[in-house]
Amino acid sequence: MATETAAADAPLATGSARPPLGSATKPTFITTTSCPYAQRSWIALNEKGVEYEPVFVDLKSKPEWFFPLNPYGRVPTLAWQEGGEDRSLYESLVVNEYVEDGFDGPSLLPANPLARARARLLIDQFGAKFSPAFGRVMFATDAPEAAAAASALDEAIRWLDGALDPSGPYACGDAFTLADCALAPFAIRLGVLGPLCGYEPPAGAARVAAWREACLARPSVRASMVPSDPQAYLDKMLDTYKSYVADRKAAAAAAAAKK
Ligand SMILES: N[C@@H](CCC(=O)N[C@@H](CS)C(=O)NCC(=O)O)C(=O)O
Repeated sequence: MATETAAADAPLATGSARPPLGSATKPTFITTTSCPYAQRSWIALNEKGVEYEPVFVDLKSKPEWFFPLNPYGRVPTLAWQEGGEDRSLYESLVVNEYVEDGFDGPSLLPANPLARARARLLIDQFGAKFSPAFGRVMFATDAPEAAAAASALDEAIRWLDGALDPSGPYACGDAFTLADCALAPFAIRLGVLGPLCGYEPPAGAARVAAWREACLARPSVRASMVPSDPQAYLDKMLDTYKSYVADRKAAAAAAAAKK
């Protein structure tokens, strides 16, 4: 499960040679160290005990060989060769369903059909409520927008606090599931928003805080973090996010200057 930091620090860029794609039983996991969507699938692969080869790509200078595998050029992408043909899958939640269905290993969904459906509902609602609010806080450009974004994220955190299984420790109870894989990367990144833009989660969301800690203690989650120490990881993420915000602001200023 351990990740080679050297490969993560030298992502493959435009002009790079395509790496071997591996096989159905040992696929290639195309990722970056900072993407929360990619981390969802990284955690699922680790939890399931899948053997895979991580390949880090530079999203600012995408390799040409990436697009035939994923026309959007996005991470995560899972790729392999089978019967002499290239195969690939993308979209984190789709990849995670494939990892669950396509590999042996501990099940990442409850056995009970209603509980399975509820885990999927939690993932779906999280995607509608939490992830967009997180992005709004990160990229807010002025004080009124920052205040509205903070209030939306406060509301999403309060919702999550009530939606997580109350006895825990994980999102759906005592077993780690696809819901934890999907939600944890965003919850982990809450730790970046304070230093990045002064956002602090609302007081009283004790269940979210305890669940976040339980996820951070999970070996599969740690193995999806480069570096694996949580504070060092968040410090590195902060530098990355600062550059995203600066890029976004520069692009907005350039667009405004053209008008
Ligand atoms: N809905 C996608 C989102 C993936 C995504 O947006 N990944 C970002 C990195 S965090 C990406 O690859 N961006 C590159 C681009 O869109 O050009 C998923 O769940 O996999």
